[in-house]
Amino acid sequence: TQPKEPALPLFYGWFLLSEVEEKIKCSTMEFLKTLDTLEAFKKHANEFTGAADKEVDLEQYFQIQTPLHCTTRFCDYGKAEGAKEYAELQVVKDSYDTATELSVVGLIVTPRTFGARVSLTTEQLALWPTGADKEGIPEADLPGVEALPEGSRAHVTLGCAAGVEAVQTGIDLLEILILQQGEEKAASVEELELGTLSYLGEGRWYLQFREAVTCDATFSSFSE
Ligand code: 2AM
Repeated sequence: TQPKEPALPLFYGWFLLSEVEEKIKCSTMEFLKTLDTLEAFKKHANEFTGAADKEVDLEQYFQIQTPLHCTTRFCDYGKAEGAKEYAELQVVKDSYDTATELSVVGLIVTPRTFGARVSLTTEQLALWPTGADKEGIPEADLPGVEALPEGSRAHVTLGCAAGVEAVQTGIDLLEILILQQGEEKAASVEELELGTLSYLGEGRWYLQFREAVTCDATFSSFSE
């Protein structure tokens, strides 16, 4: 029999070290608790519950997704287009199992997802596939996505609402970034200890950290 080709993973990405993962889980849960108690948030809680005057417990609302990571390339075990080409890139091979530092610059919360926005370095962008920002998104669904800088979709999914797939986090992030750049300014802005909180309508919240949070991570792959 022919030797089998090595199987491709479900996805490649940067994985937070386990001690970092614990820290991030705790601090981001703290943020959800804070957000939950803000009057500005309570006013829009119906965008999460679908019912007026119903409170939402954000800590229960999102199911945590582990291992915490920033996906670079979704391969679907080779079924995703371009997966093999990505796996064969020299930079992917050379970077495999190496350490890096992810810079987390903000958090997003929407009725669908909870995520951390990652700002990529030039070196990290070499592992970010060309066109990955808008992959799987019809242009008509996100007008303005072309104008965002490469790597804008980079994020760590922290949690998803029941029945929502993790892939949604990147789409929600892009939508928020487009809204932020647009003419429509954020409806409400609040200064928190962590940074500036903006409301962008339809249950979309963005917290821009005062200072980026650096997270130790390893470039690797994941298969179930
Ligand atoms: P995420 O990167 O937003 O968290 C396994 O499903 C992982 O691959 C998740 O981390 C998920 O989303 C990511 N993923 C799933 N489908 C994807 C797609 N079509 N494009 C990019 N990333 C995807």
